[in-house]
Amino acid sequence: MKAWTAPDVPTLDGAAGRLRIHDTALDELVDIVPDNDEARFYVCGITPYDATHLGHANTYVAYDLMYRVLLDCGYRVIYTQNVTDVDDPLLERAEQTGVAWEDLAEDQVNLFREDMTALRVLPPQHYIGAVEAIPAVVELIESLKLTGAIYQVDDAEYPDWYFEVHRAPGFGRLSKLTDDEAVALFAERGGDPDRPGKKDPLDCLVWRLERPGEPSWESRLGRGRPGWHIECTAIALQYLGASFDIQGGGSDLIFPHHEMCAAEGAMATRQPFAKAYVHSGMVGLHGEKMSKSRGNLVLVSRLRASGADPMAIRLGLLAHHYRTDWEWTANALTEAQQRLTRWREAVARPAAPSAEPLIAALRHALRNDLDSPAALAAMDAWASDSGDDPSAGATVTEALDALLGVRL
Ligand code: 5CA
Ligand code: ZN
Repeated sequence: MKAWTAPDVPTLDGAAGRLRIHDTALDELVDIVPDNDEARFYVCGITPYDATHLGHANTYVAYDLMYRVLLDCGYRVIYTQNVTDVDDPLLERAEQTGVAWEDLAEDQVNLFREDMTALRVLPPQHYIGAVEAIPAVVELIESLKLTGAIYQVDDAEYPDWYFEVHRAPGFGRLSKLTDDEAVALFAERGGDPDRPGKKDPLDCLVWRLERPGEPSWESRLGRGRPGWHIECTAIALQYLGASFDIQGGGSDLIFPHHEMCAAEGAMATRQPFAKAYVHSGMVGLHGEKMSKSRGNLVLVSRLRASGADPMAIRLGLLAHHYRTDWEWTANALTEAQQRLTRWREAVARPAAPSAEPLIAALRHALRNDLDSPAALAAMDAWASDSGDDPSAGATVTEALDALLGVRL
């Protein structure tokens, strides 16, 4: 799939260094040390049945910050993101609204591209839809079959294909849930623990055989369509290879999605799926997680249409540490707009404090688990200090663009 247009990223005078970031599996900060100075990461993309809301934007801006920090550390970066362009929620929404599922997906992916472009989010090099990944999915299921971890559910009508999760080395180390908690969350988040004929309630669907009225594709497994988790496992392995540096997404994906992907990946390659698992916090509205299914959404496109500066939206998101859960309020946008104005005035001064200590502070904050609130505070301090460097404003403008993705 086509991604979106990349914004320019100014290169700053180098300061080699490392990103330290929180790994969900170890529950501690880890150093990212890419092989051959090539950082490979995967971030789960949207299910395109409704437009980009601020929760999505928060997640993709968080990983954009990570991308920018990796670039600034001097690495080449390979970033892959999927689009879940065939799955139950998309098909259900299409059915309810009387729109063809392909058209719904295409329209929403287009809106997402526009929102990402406006927010100056760097596009992934590989932007891959589930539909276009079907050959890779089928191939992965075939290779998992050789390990004996794939079976057909005992169902005369629809003997769908499942993955035996407990066969995988390390299953459960990401989410660290008890069996009861895992089963409950699995049911809540698209799983089918109660389906008769499964070997274990947590086994996950990898290939769903054709049902009347549902889209399906010919394959050696029978006509059907991919399960959710195997889609990301197959795309990540195809475009990043085994044991890539970082798997990312919002914290609602830790279980079951990332646990299942990690299990499938580890089983197929006999290596860890990813070296680190990074999760961003949830953005809520009126006390609940913002979600398409709840309908309590603040859409990026609507904010933009009402005149909000995309850079203010971005600053409003960056004001929160990526791992915290927080609530969106209209006030957040007003404050971000005021900060943006202060910063724009500060870089336009004929003379300002020197840029180098600020750039060092920005780097220090961001390389330490993407501490954007500390980075914003450093810039606030620079903006309110006085100095006599006539070229600092221009240098700071470039640095904020490169590191924070905020173009003043
Ligand atoms: N297509 C799958 C991933 S393979 C999916 O979860 N799609 S999604 O459209 O539901 O979510 C896309 C991304 O936004 C995911 O990383 C998810 O964790 C994140 N996300 C969804 N809702 C929120 C929210 N309220 N706050 C923060 N991030 C969110
Ligand atoms: Zn995913």
